[in-house]
Amino acid sequence: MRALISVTDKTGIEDLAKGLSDLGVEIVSTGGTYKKIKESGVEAIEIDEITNFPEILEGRVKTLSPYVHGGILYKRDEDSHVATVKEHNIKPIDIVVVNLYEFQKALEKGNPEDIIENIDIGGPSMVRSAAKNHKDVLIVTDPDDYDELLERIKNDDLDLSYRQNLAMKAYNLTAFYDSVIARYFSELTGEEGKYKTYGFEKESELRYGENPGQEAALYNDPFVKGLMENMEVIHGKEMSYNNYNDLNPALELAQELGENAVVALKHQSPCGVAQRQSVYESYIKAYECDSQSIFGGIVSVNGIVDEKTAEEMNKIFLEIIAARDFTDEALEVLTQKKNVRLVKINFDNQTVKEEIRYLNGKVLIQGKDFGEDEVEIVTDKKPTEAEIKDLLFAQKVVKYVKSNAIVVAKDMQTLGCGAGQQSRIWALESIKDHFKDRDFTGAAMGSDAFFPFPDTVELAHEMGISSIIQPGGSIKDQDSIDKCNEYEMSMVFGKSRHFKH
Ligand code: 93A
Repeated sequence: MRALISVTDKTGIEDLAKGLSDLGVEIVSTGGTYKKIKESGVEAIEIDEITNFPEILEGRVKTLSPYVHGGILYKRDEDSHVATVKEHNIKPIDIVVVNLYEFQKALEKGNPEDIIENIDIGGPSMVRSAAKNHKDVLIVTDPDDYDELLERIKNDDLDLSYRQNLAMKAYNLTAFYDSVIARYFSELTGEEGKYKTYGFEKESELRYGENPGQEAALYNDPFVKGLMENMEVIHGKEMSYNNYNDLNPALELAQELGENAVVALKHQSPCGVAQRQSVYESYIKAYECDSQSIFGGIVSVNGIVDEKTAEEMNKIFLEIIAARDFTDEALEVLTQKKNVRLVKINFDNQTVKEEIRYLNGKVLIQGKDFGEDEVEIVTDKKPTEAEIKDLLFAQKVVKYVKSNAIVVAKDMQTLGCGAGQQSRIWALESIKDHFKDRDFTGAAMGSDAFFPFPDTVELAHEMGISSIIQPGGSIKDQDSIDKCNEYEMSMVFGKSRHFKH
C-alpha cells in the first residue's frame, strides 16, 4: 500500500508515519510534511518524484497532478481504469492523510494577502478525490483518527462502513472549509449569494436538549465574537441546553441596558430587571419584582458581584449567575453552593446581528430587533422626564419578554413582567393578579405591540399606572389615546413593535 501524507497540522504525524512504515506502507509526502517525517527517521518519497514536476507558484501547485489524482481516483476493479493508469505509469495511492491550510487562523490574524494564500486548493482536492473513491482509498482528515487507522490496517478491518465514515468526515471538512471561505467573501462584499453559508463548528455535545429525550450540541460561529465569546464557567455543573438558551437573552438585555443592570430571567422571559446606582441595589430591586419566579432562574449582572450582593444571591437557589466579574469575597460566598453555575462574561463584546430559527424543512433568518429611544407623544399630557426614562426602560425590557408582553416599571425597576399571553390584556392582568398588594401608582407601562382595544389602558388606569409606551399602528389607536386623555395619563409611541415569539 502507498500513503500520501500532506498536513498543515502536524500533530501525531511522526507516530503515524512510523506506524504505517512498520506495516509496510510506502509514504509519499509534500515539502514540510516530508521534512518532518524524514527527521523522525522514517523513510519517505518526496512528492516531485511522483508528479515528475517541481512545486511551482510558491507551492500553489504541488499535488495538483494526474499522477496524484489518477493514483487516487482510478477504480481498482475496473479493467479500463487499471489499464489507463498502467499506460501512463501512474502509481496507486491507497491512503490519503490530509488536513488543510489554516484559513481560520489567517482570518483571525487579518492580513488580506495571507488570508487568500491560506485558501487551500490542493488539499481539499485530494480529500475530495479520495473520499469519492472511498471504496478503494482511505481518507483520513483528523489526527484523532490515526490510531484507529493503524489498528484497522493491522487487523485488515477496512470494511465499507468504516470507509464511508471516513468519507463523511472528509466531505464534512471540505464543506465547512469552503463555507467559511464563502462567508469571508460575503463579509467583504456585503452580498450573500444564492446559498446562505454559515459554517458552524461543533464546540461540544450537550447532555440533552430542551428535554432529556432530545439530542443536542453547541456550535460556534467562527465569524462572530458575540457576547458568549470567551465566556468562562468558573464554578458549578456543566452548562445545559436550557442554560445556554436562557442565558442568552439575560445577557443581551443586561448588555443593552448597560452598567449595573441586573436581569433575572426564567424560561426565556425576564421576571425581574433593575438598573440602579450599584449592582447590589439593582439585584435587590430585580429580586423584589418577583421573588418567586427568580427561584431556579438565571441572573445576569452587567457589573461586578461583590460580597454583599453574593450574600443576597446565596439566599435562594439560582441556576446561573453571570457577571462581568466576581470579587474574591463574593466567590468565597457563592462557591459554597455546588450547583450554581458562575459565569464570567465580557459585556464589551459586540452583540450579534442575526437570529436563526429552524422550521420543519425551512430556515428563518432575520436581523436582530434593535430598538431605538425615539418617542412620539400622542396624548395631551406629556410624560415627565422620570417617566420617559422608565418608559424607555420598560420598552427595552418588554422586547425580551415573550409576546403578548407587558412590562410595568418605576424608578428603573420592573414591577411586573407579563409574558406569553395570547390576549394582550391578560399580560397586564397577570401582573395585577400575581402582585395583588403592589402599589403601581405612577408607574410606566410598556407594551410589545399596539392595543387593539382600549381595555388595557383602562386596566392600567385602575392599577394607578400613569404613562404608557406602545408602538401604535392599530386602526383603533385613537380609542386608546382618548382613554388616556380621559384619565389624564400620558402615552407615547415608540419607534417599532417588539414581538418576541
Ligand atoms: O497550495 S495548495 O493549494 N496546492 C497544492 O497543490 C497542495 N498540495 C497540498 N495546497 C496544497 N497542499 C496542502 O499543503 C495540504 O492540504 C496541506 O495542508 C499542506 C501541507 O504542506 P507541507 O507538507 O509543505 O507542510
